[in-house]
Amino acid sequence: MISRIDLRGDALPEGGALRDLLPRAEFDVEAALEKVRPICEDVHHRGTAALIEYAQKFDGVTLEQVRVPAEALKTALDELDPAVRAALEESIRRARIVHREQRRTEHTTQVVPGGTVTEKWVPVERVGLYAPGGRSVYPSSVVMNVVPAQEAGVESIALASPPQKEFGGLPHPTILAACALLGVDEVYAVGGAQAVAMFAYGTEDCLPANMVTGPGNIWVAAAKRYFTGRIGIDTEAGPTEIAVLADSTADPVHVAADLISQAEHDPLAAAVLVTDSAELADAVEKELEPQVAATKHVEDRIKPALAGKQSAIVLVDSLEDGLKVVDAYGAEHLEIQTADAADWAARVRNAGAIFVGPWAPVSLGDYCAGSNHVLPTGGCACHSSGLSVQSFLRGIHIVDYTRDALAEVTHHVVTLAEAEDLPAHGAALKARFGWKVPNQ
Ligand code: HSO
Ligand code: ZN
Repeated sequence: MISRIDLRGDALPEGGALRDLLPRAEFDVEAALEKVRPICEDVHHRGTAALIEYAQKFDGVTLEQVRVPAEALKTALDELDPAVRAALEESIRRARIVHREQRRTEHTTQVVPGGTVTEKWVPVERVGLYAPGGRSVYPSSVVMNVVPAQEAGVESIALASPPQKEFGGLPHPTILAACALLGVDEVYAVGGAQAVAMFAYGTEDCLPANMVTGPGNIWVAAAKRYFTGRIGIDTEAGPTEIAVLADSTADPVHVAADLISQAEHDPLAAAVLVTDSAELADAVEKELEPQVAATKHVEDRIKPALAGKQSAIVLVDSLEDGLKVVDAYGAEHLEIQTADAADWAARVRNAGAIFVGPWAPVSLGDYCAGSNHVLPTGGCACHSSGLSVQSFLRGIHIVDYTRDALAEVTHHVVTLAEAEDLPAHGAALKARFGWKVPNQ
């Protein structure tokens, strides 16, 4: 059901060579870009009319308008299962506790007497959030996108989610209910690349946004890539990943359950166990069989995910080597199921989020840890972080110098400007001092 990669015996290769030995899903965003480009340009030129046509073509629904009426949001919340409502409220409460602490405060540094640099933090003005439909209707992802944007102080938040045939062309009711719970009232029944284009260009119904965040399929990822530079994005979320670094003290029942939990998302999801214990590897493999058989999305997602080339059990000689492997892999989610788990976790460099010890499974983080579940995939954890308040803020430097403070440093500026063959840069300072360099 799951392949093995044996890295025992020889010394592990360094850096990129080690990364190449590790499994990863094929996620060809570049190829999807070709298909997405004409859709985005069509939305640019024809606005809502194009969105309505795509809803017919891709979602099989006839829409008269794409904006979801306020009553539909209210009805969705009224009809939400009370247990789901209570769980979402708890998820929101915990996420707020964590994200509120991420707020930044303005800070002024006195560089020299009379010369200061202040860094102020300004939220992005308008954000478009995407919530997938179809196989992945995740109200939890609405929470994980909206809460950091709100805590950052973003004033205008709009959400798009595909229209669903079975719900009369509205997005899924739990998505609408989550929006209502979070106080997001600008919602559009628009899916896929078209939704990103709607936010990037704006239409007659929807003002353009400065940033688009949220998970999605390959078309959404391709549209985000298409608009990079024009708008801000979070990451091009690829298929979800779990890596588990475990030793002989780990419970194979837990490890198997956690690997399956993320394989459940997608046939391209990755589940990777890295261990120095051949006994644990055997026990986990044995445990996978009955647990997979007993769960729901077996044939369409879990079996192909575990059997796919993106998943594996990786055997190493020691946890030190295991650490090198998980760092080279840079998993979206990394569990540490070892003795002294916190110590090993502290040494990890590359991961979207780290889950420490037996009582912090990834599923806790997906819903109710307070942490964010929008995390870098595909190895992007080596250079990027998950969604946070910071994602929606811009730090702006405010430079304030007195005449004396400028005079004191002018000769250095002039020297550097001339060294770069940019004398007009230096002249901008000399002009302020009778075309001379002061103090010379
Ligand atoms: N594990 C997914 C998020 C999710 N899980 C949503 C359940 N619902 C990617 O981090
Ligand atoms: Zn999940």
